[in-house]
Amino acid sequence: MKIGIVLYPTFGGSGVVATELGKALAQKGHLVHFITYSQPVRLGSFRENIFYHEVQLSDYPLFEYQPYETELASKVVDVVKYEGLDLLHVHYAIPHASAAFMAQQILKAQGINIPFITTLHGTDITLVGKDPSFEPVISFCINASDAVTAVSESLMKDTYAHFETTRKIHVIPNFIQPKAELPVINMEKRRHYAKDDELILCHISNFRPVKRIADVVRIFQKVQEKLPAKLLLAGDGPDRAIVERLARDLGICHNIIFIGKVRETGPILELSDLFLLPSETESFGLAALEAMAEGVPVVSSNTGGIPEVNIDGFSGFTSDVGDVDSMAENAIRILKDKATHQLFRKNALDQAKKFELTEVLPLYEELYESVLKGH
Ligand code: GMT
Repeated sequence: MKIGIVLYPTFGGSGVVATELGKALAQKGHLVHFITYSQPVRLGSFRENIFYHEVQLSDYPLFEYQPYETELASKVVDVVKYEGLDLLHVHYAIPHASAAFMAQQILKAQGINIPFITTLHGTDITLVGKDPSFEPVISFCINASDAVTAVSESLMKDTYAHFETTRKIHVIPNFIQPKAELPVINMEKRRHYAKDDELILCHISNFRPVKRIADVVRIFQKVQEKLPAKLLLAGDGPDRAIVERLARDLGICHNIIFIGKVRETGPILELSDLFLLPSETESFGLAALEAMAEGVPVVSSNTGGIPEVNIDGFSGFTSDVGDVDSMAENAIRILKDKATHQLFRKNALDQAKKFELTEVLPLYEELYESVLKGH
C-alpha cells in the first residue's frame, strides 16, 4: 500500500507512535510518506520505502497566525495526487483530521477518492478537545473519518463521553519492540550517574503540567530518605524551572540529574531501576511502556489508560493521582531488596511483551485493507 502519515514531528508520544508505525510499515514493504512541518524526531536517516514531505509555512505579513491547516491540506492534496497514495492515516485530531477532510473533499472534486483514518492519542480528546471551542470540529472529524482508532479502551470511552459520535472506534494499543531478555546493566556507564550502591529512579516527559513532575521530585525525596538513590530527569518543557527550584528548596538537587531532551530513551532506561509516571491524565502512557520494554518497573498514577499498561502489583504499582505517599511507599516496596526488584523487572518485561509490534502492526494493516475495500 502507499500510505500517507500525517503527524506531529516533536517529542510527544503521538509523533513517536506515528513514526515508529511508519518505519515498521515501510519495513514490511509498504511505501510510507510522512507529511509534517519538520523532520520527525524518531525518523532518523535515509531508509528504504520512506519519504518525507515538509509543509512549508508562509510568513506573509498579513498573517498574524500562520494558516498551518490550510498549508497542510494543500500539501496532502499534492502528495496524494502526485505520489498516488492509497490512504491517509492522521495522528492527532487537531488539525490533522480536519486538514485530511479538507484534502479529501478537494480531491473528490477532482475525481480522486482517498480514505482517511484518524488515530486519537489522548490530549486531542482529554485536554485540548474538551475545550468547547474545538468540540464541533473534533466531533465532525471523528464522524467524517473513514475509520477511527484510539490507543486505549479508556480513551475510546472518553471520546464517547465528550463528543457527539456513535461511530465505531477501534482500540489499537500503542506498541513496542521489547528486549528478548532482561538487559545486563552496563556498570561503567551507570557510574557516570550513580554510585554502585545507589538506585536510579527515572522520569521522561515533556515536563507539561499534566505530567505532575513536582510529584516525581516529592516521591523521590521520600524514597531517598530510606534508600540511597539518584533521580534522572529526561526531557524539557514549561515546568522544568519549577521543579529545579523545588529540588533546591527540598535540598535534594545534588541527587537529581537533569538530562534535557533526548531522541532515544533506551540508553537512559537501560541504567534505571524504576520509572515514575504520576500524570494527571494519560490516555496510554507510552513512556511507561518504553520503560517496561527495558525491564524497568513502573510506579504511576491510575488515571486514564495507564492501568491497561502498568498492571498494579505486577509490572509495578498504580495509585490515585497526587498520592505521593502511596507512590513513594510503592517505589520502596519494589526497590527494598534485590529479589523483589528482580521479580518486578521480569514482570515489567513480560507485560511489555503483550504490546509487541509484531502483534499490533497487523491490526493497522487489517484496518487499512477493510477501509480500502469499503471505500
Ligand atoms: O503526553 C503528552 O503530552 C504527549 C501526547 C501526544 O499527543 O503526543 O501523548 C499522548 O499520546 C501518547 C501516544 O499515544 C500516549 O502514550 C500519551 O499517554 C498521551 N498523553 C496524554 O494522554 C496526556
